[in-house]
Amino acid sequence: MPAMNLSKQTPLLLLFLLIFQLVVAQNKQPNILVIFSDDHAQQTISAYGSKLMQTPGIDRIAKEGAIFTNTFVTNSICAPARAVLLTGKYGHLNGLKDNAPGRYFNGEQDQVQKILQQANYQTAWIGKWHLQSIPKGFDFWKILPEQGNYFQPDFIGMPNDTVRYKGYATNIISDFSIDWLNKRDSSKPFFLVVGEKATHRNWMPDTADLGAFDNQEFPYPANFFDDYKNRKAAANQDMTISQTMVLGNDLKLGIDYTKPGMFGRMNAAEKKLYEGYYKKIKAEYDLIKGDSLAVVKWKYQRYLKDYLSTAKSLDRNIGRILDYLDKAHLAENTIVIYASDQGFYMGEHGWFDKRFMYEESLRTPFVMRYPGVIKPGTTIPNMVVNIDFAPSILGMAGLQVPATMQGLNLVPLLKKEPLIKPWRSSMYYHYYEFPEPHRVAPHFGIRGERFKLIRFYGKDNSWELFDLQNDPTEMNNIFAQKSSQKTLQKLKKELLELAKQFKDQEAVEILEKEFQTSIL
Ligand code: SGN
Ligand code: CA
Repeated sequence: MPAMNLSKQTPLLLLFLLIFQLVVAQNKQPNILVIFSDDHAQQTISAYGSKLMQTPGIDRIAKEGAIFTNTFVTNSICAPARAVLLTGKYGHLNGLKDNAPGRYFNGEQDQVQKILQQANYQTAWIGKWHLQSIPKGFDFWKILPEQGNYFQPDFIGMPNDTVRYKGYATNIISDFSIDWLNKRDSSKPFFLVVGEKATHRNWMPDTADLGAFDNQEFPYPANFFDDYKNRKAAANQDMTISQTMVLGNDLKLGIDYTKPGMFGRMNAAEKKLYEGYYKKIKAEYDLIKGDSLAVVKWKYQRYLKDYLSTAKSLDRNIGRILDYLDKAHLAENTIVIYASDQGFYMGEHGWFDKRFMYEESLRTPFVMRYPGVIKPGTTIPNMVVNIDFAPSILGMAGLQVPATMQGLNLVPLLKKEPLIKPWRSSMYYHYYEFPEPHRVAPHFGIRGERFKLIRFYGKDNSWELFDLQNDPTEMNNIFAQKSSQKTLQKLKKELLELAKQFKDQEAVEILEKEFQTSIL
């Protein structure tokens, strides 16, 4: 045998090693980081075209990855949306349909983090949790009790101790998240959920952001002065800026900072800054308080200023987490997802809060960066529903999706692969919580690409039909119009099919009972 020629073999060997390493790297399970905020409206995110403020942190994820322009939730409310994130199932199947006191999430059921944990992932949830029961399937958790506090928040840590921390919640949640990332077992991939408290009511900005929007006058949504004509449930709610939003806790006028509670938790320096700032605001209010039209407009302007200032810290902290991933050389192999638990009204229909199946709260922001898989600058217009989050996370980790999960795996959309069957063209919604705290009637419905059909039940028993193409602000209920009847029959049938497909027995019964007496 001829002697080996090492000088010739070495480059070949190196090439082989390089290819081998590349294959291994490509098959490496990706880290998955989910930043899940609270009540953050698409209307306030510049990646979604907002002119209200700039959100460079969120925009960066969209620019370096994908923006999903049609993402909807199954039930626009906090704890139920979190249960959907973990289970990939509707509330009637995962057991969490509302936020009512005494309600808690059954952690014994199958959840995305449990499956990831079995597949070698290190799992953690840090921040707002709101599911009442102790997290299961997380190697580490540190959570806010209930809604938590913006200043000097308490955190419940493992195994079950409550400790008060100094500082502002959004900053502390990032600190804890970065700290966990630093200390984790780096031989394993990670799944981390950063549960943000921002931008939940009562929108308390970090002191650094007080007054950040004082020079801005915000435009009023086209339907700010909604008369709720032909929409009984919309007329009967309790979530208007004019009536429900209060000058005290919400708009921070006349606060007694010596009393215990969310303002009393501030330290002396924070109190001084808040007191000084809102004293000036109170003086502004005193000048117009006799004029009811001026007051409602003023309340809207103040609501937006506080909300956007709170969002400013949220976005800055998202940027901080992205910078950390860069510095720690984790960005390449980490999928970053940003989403909110649901959308929010920023004055549309004269409201704040969420719950209704109208667009602003039905939609939720959703952007994702996935290096090597998603082409930077991608727009994904397909209809996504939050039941898709869990199956997609499993799909991205290369794991089997259990048949009991009700959502779709987004991986083919991310890879722009040809689809085996057409993507969904409608989604199903069901909201339950009534009457507290905002008197929104329970309802279920279907949102198609053009039309939306809603069935309110209980006290406000009624139907609503909207043509989103001709009436994007959902002001004109065309349910009773003769010209709508053909569309209506088709949608009613599809609604019943969806309720059956998603095993929503309660809705199926309401519909079947009614359809027995009317012709489909
Ligand atoms: C609190 C708020 C409500 C809000 C719910 C649910 N009132 O009760 O306005 O709808 O939380 O929000 S507050 O005066 O206490 O702030 S959710 O995001 O947790 O669903
Ligand atoms: Ca929420």
